[in-house]
Amino acid sequence: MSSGLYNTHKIDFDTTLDLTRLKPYGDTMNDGKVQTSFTLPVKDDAKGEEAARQIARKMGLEEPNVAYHAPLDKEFTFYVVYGSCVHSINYEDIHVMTVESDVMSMEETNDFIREHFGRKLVVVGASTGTDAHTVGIDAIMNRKGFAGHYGLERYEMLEAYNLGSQIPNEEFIKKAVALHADALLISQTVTQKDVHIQNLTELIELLEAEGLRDRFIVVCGGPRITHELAKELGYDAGFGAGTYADDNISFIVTEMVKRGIR
Ligand code: B12
Repeated sequence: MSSGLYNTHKIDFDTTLDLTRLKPYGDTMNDGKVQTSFTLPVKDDAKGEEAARQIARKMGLEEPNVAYHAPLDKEFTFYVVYGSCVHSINYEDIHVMTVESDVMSMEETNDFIREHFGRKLVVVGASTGTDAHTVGIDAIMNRKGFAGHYGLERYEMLEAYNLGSQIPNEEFIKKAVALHADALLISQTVTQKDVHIQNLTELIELLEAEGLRDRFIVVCGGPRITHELAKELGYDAGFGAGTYADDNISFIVTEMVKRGIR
């Protein structure tokens, strides 16, 4: 049978894969091949290229090859380096905390809200503190949505308020109370000097001080937010890069039902 060749290949493939010593895959199993790019504040010449190779070796890349280099300015050069990573990790030992709820479509969510609440739910979102980035919270809330996933403003059974960016935590809470919010959605993009940790912590502390923490489902999101971090900081869930309105709202509505909120 013609599948014989395929099966032999499959066996070779599987026996050389050791998940306790996982390495990047380039074109053969365990070759460790990776490509990385960086800029060095030096001239674009042979000495700069050697500097890039040496940096790559110190990063754990064997036989580094400078695949591309280009001057960004007289004293700055961009490098793309290809090499074999000497490190491996134990994949079997990895335990990740993730948001556990089935993701519903917009229509399913609207039906779910009708069935379990019989009223529109109110969600209030913002990029809080000093953070001026709006694209993340807009992706979740704007009617047109993001990457083919409609935003919360489009959901028939939601009243969605996007307060924009640089909203101080006190003001955010006041608006949420005035709007009778069911859920608060906080976006944080800037993480320099852990400003997101301070800001996210402050919001929870203010809610707790005012006896409001249990009144809302509180979730946060952003490119460097994980569910684990969010839980550590006292949030109900955290959503990172590549998450959409449907992931988020599915969690919120199922969590409200679990807690008996009507
Ligand atoms: C566009 C942009 C800007 C624009 C913002 C315009 C606007 N209206 O938002 C402008 C030019 C204003 C800007 C300014 C600054 N920026 Co800027 N910016 C970016 C850039 C290029 C893209 C960010 C973006 O829009 N991503 C697209 C969105 C859709 O992705 P996302 O935010 O990750 O959102 C998704 C998820 O994370 C999640 N999500 C996000 N929020 C939420 C919320 C909830 C509730 C949920 C459920 C999910 C969720 O869902 C989204 C969809 O999947 C990034 C670099 C990059 N390529 O990422 C830098 C970047 C974010 N900026 C950066 C910085 C440093 C700044 C400035 C501080 C620069 C300066 N020194 O002035 C200022 C901000 C000043 C301030 N006070 O905040 C850094 C942040 C570094 C860090 N780790 O802190 C980055 C990473 C650039 C860099 N490499 O240095 N920036």
